[in-house]
Amino acid sequence: MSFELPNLPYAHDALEPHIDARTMEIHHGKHHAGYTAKLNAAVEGTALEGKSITDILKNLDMSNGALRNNGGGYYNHNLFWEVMAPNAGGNPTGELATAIDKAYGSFEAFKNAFSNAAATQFGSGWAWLCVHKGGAVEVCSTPNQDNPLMPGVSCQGTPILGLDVWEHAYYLNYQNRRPDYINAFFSVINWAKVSEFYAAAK
Ligand code: MN3
Repeated sequence: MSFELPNLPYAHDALEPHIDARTMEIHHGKHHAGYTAKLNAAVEGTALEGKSITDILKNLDMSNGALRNNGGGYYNHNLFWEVMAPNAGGNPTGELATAIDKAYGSFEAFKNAFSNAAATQFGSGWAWLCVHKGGAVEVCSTPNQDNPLMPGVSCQGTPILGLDVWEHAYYLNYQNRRPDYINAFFSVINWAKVSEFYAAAK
């Protein structure tokens, strides 16, 4: 059984004006589809065939570039589409809000930390909110398609919120203005879904 490109959980234009339809079409239909096809090619005929993507990433041989880049790209984008929604944004509630306040003092301080991680990730990469065993949350960033599930990556945990800061994620609409894209992301974060991921991961 091979990995499949998931359908977007909303229409391509659903996140406008924050993320434009053309960017979503190319990002999902070309970039994510490409990672999916190349992941399948990297896994086909190996002992990893039939394993889950999280199993593959947690036990990854980091010197396997094809698997690291395309497995990461497949997983990271699956999460990215899920943590966004139209008519979303606002603030988290419940035990996720409590964990964020415990780690950062306030939602505003968390937003600053996350935005800073996203803005200062040099070149291509991702900003994350991840969860440690026991429920503590941490903001970090990783280069390329790495993520906190992979062995030896600077922050270790289960990602529950990810922001793609590759230029392909924002350049059509925002050009070099990555900070504007980061700020817009906060208008489409689906905190109800992130809270579900938190509850499952903690
Ligand atoms: Mn991307």
